[in-house]
Parts: sequence; C-alpha cells; structure tokens
Amino acid sequence: MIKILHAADFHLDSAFHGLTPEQASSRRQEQRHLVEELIDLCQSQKCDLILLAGDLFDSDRAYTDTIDLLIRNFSRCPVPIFIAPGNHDFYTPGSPYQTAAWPENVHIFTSPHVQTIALPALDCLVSGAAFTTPRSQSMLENFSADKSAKYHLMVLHGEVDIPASSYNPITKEQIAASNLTYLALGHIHQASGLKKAGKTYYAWPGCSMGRGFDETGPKGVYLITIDDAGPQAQFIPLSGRRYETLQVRVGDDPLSAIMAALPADTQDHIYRIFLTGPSPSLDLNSLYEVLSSRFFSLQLRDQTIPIRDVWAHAGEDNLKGLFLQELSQAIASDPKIRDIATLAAQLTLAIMEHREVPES
Ligand SMILES: [Mn+2]
Repeated sequence: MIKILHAADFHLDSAFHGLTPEQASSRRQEQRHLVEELIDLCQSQKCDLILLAGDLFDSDRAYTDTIDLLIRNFSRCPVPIFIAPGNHDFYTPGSPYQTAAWPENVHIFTSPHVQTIALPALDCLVSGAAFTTPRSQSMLENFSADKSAKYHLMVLHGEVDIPASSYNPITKEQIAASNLTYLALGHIHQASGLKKAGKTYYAWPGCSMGRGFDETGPKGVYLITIDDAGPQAQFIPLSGRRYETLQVRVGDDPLSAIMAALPADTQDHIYRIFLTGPSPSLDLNSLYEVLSSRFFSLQLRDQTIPIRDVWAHAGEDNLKGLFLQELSQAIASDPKIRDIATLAAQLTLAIMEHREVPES
C-alpha cells in the first residue's frame, strides 16, 4: 500500500486585488498557514509522499517570507515532495524554484519533457514535468509507464479534454495509454473526484483556498491510498476561509428568513447572500447592521420583486384602468375568485408595463 497527499494551486502570494494592503497581507499570511497544515496532515495521515501539481505560487516570484516558510516546513517533513511547476509559477531562471536552497527531500521538475525519479523503498516511480513559460503543449503525449515498479505516479499541471487549451492539454486517450497507476493533476480550481481512463486513475484536488466568489465551497487536498484494489481518494478540506453564496427567499420577514437559511459556521467565511422573491421594500443597511458580525465578510444583494398595490390604477381612463376596474368588480360580485383575479392583475400589469413577469 502507498499513501499520497496530492495538493495543487495554492497560489501563494496572490495579490488579492480589491482588498486593502493590510487585508491582502493578512490573506497571504492565511495562505502560508495552509502549507503548515499540509505538512501536519502528511504526518498525521502517515503519507509516503506529497505531490504538488503546480501553481504553488501565484507567479514566478515569491516573498522571502513564503520561501522561508516553505523551506522550514518541507524540511520538517519526513517524506519526498515532488513539485510540477504550473502556468503561474513556471520554472525559469530566477524563479524561487531555481534560486532557493530547497531541502533534499524536495524534487522540483524543471523541464517540459517528462522525467522520472525512482523511489525503490516504496517500489514506486514518480514522473513529472514543468511549465517553463506561462503556456505549454501537451506533456503526456506518447508517454507510457515502463512498469519496472509496482506503482508509477505522475504529477502535472494541465487540463483534461480541452483540446484547444494552452495549458498542457491532456486527452483521456493519452491518460489511458500512459498506463500510470495515478496521475496527479492541478490547474482546475474545483475538485474533480477520482476519475479513470483505461487502467489509469487521475484527479485534481482544486485550489487550496478560495480567492473569490468564483471559487466557492470547501477547498482542500486529496489523500490517495493505493492498495491491490486500486486507488481511493479522500477529499480533506483545509481550514482556509471559504467563499459562499446563498439564495434566500425573504417573504414577509427577511431577517428571520436569512437566519433560518444560514449554516452554523459562517463566522470565518465570506458570504454573498442574494435576497429573492416578492418583498416589501428591503432595508439592506439595517439587515447588514444586524447580520455582519456573524461573518468574516458579508455582501447582501437585493434581487427581490417589489410587492405593489395592483389595484392602485383601477378606474383610470386607460386600458390598464378599465381592465383593473372590471376585475375588481368581478371580485366584488364573487369573492371566491379574489386570489386568482389578483394573480391575473399582477401578471397582466407586468406584461403591460414591460416588466419581468413575477414568479407566482
Ligand atoms: Mn493554473
């Protein structure tokens, strides 16, 4: 059996545009803590090796603080660590991959051509390749595992089944032909689940921490356990802040509706809540006042449809007025039709005034 910790897309030292310099610096510090968490996880899960599938850094430069922290944590890690530089942190002269004094257990792939390292103690081969510019052609083309070891792993930054991609486009046919035991990918920021092509299993774990509302939900790493039955993947969330979006139909009591929709653990996370459905006019500021302390950061978006007095124009000397007058007289003579007649009035007014037709 072999246990692998597979992570990708930490994007350490991101600029965090849109935040104040202090907030951005604090978010970068949070990213660095995830590296400590990764190594803690490797030890507690007794992993045999770590595969980092690119975009460890957000660019081909990094803060010295970050390099120091990586070296400190990689040094205390008792197992081999393989890094396949990605399109953001491509390997280039002057990049931290080339200049820093990495500990001996760290192997960084430096060429776009696949290279292979043997780990005889684990009966395992680890192959990989590097982006050396921000773009790359397919790295897996014509590769086939040589089967001289029980396990043959590969770590690459790239994307599957997007033939026109400039980021190491990989086909399922190439994966099947590779005959690898497990292909550890990175680049796509949403976790893939464990996939299979031919006899080869593959996956990408997604990014290690969301950086915007296009990267919502828990983020983490894969613990890959390979025994004679084949690989199993367990997604382990890391503790970084999450971005979450939520839709709440506000009804008559917006605050209660929002409170009822909230999960318990919102305190450390960044939420955007869309308020929907028919509603009297909302006071977003007072809702924000009451709610904001429950979140690291909160945004409220009013997407409600204003409730209006549909009968306000009844009796006016125009088509709308005459129509409403007819309907209200019909209700007066037969109160049982009130609900359906009111709905008819709402829908007809929406059409006449060229508004979106409200949900009924
Ligand atoms: Mn990438």
